[in-house]
Amino acid sequence: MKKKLVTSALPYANGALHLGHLAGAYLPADIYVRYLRGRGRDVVWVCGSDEHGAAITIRAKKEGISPRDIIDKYHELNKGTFEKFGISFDYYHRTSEKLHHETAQEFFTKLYEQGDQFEEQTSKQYYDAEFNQFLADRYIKGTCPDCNYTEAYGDQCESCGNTRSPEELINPVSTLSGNKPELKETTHWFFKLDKHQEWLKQWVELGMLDGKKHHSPRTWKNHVTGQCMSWLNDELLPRAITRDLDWGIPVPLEGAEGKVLYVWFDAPIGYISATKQWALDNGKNWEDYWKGDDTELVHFIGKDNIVFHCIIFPAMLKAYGDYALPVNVPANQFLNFEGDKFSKSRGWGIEQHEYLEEFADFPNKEDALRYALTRNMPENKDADFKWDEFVEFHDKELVGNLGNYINRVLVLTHKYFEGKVPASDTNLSEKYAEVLELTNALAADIESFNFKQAASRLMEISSWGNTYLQDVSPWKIYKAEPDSPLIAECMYISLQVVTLLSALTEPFIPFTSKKIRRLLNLSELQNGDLDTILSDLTAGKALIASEHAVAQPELLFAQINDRKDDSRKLIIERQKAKLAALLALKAEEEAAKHDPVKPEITFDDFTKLDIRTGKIIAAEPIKKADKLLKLTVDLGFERRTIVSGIALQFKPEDVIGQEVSVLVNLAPRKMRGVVSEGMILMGEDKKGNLAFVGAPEGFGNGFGVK
Ligand code: B3M
Ligand code: ZN
Repeated sequence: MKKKLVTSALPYANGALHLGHLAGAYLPADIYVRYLRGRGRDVVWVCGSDEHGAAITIRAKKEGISPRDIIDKYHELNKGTFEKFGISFDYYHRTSEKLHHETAQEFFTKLYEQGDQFEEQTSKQYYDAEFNQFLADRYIKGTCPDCNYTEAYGDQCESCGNTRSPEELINPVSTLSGNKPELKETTHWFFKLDKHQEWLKQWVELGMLDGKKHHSPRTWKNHVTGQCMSWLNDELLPRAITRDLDWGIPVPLEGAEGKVLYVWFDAPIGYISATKQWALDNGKNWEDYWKGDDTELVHFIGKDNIVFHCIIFPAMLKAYGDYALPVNVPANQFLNFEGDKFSKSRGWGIEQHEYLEEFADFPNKEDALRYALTRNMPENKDADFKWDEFVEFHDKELVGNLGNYINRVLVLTHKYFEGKVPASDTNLSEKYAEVLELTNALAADIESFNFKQAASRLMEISSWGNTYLQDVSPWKIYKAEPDSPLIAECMYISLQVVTLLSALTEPFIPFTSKKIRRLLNLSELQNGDLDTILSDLTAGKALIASEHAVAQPELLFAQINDRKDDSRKLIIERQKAKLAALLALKAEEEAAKHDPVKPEITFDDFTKLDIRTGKIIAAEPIKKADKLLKLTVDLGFERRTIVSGIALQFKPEDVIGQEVSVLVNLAPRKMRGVVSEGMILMGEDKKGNLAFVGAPEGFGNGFGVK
């Protein structure tokens, strides 16, 4: 059996993680790894904090603290929160560790020394002299050349959505100092990704590597292969792998002072250094998991990281030589929250640690969330987390199906057999048939990264148990014939199914699995136990022996919609109320942007206004009136002179040819010595921005606007 090396994206240590992160790269990997351990596989799962990069450096500068303050805080928070949710990494490392710095520098040096992997490029980049800092695109703001929005970023304008580059911005300023940045020459090293294009394409598209079959491309998710191929069908370009920053891993070259490795160069190497540290602590050899044909690498990530894990990092590994490439990258899509994107600044969504605080008194809260996120995992398309669905998964499936089933079986075992597994000579192979089929399907689902479906299978097995119990109805038999062997047979089989569920639940809801084991009075599951249980199931053997005494039943989950106790419902209501308040605030802000509606008028009032289409054919400024323009408007049936207060926003030459609407029966008025014979209608927003309101070009002049 091959070894497995599993990785999950290293979260940046500059913020807390929300439920979308958990559902994206950590929960699915945890299910997968727990399952593999249960099957007795030699697996190691690494992750850790990504502690470099411009975002962390610049935030520290802005807040006047050190990057160290930020990363220490969030490393502890994220690591601790993962543990509380039962996310069972074998090692959670940090990219600020010495071992990682050395590993990344050695990696860089080895590629550098090959001579043909890197190239140097010199270019001009924006620099903030006051902060002594080259500016990443995101840290430059200015006016968008397309839409005139004044707060556009150097990488994107959030008003018109167009991608930008910093040089295009009008009046660029540094977001650090607020000063105008200067252009300064700098040299960087680029990884020649273009050199790797051909083999990468063969590898992603056909699963072929060095003329040999490496993996089956059909096992990769469509959206992953699709995204890769759209890159690979285009021309790959050299990518800069160094930056001018004072926080990060120094570039190990002479003359590279003040330069560090680009965060996306060092972060994936973090998987290697994490494995090294794990191996050191556990008396293993890290290379067994990274090199040779005897190991399989799987990366769990979100879809925004696909290109780094399927194209750039594999190219780095191959360039280095003798590293294994991933056999699969089961990236997830995004999870939204109640119909919108998670947004920290807007307060939309809930972070993992907040959930734990807010649900402090909610029984089995960790598994309740794990289960809801698994049942609605964004595996192949974006998904939406909704509190109503959380309640439904909890009450219908965890309480109504699984919890209820296990409770009934234990209660009846105590009632009829004094809490002992009864003896029965029933043919287990026959009775197991349907459960075995579902179990095999569940295992296949996990192995093919279909965790959402696997979780439904778990419920199908529990449903089978419920239906079987109901069909036999031992309580009815008991009334007529209390000693009937059918009662013993039914309870014997039911207890086998509950034992099976104690193991099958483990990857998904590990806290519950532990409790079921305790209720069954069985030892905690060890690595390989699931495998034994599955072989016994396949062979028609008992999973729990006759005469074994089980414990007193206890509830595994507590109903949210419970008529006698509304405490859990209130926790959910509080979450929904917070969202409703945010939406109400947003609606109020929207309303404040507009004037209230004026008092009602009659239709006759309206028809007194004579509004016509027209076109401005001449325009000139008016002396000593910097707000006014003197316009000549063609109305088809005549030309009129109109004075309009638009000069602060429109130059005369810009309005000639403009289609307009004109109120033509307004009494003439003299302004600055010019008689104005009507009024041009303008849209005006709260900030005083003006817009012409006219018919489309070519419509014609002098027609009524009604
Ligand atoms: N920290 C980016 C992210 O969280 C990054 C992942 C690194 S994985 C090597 O999206
Ligand atoms: Zn724009």
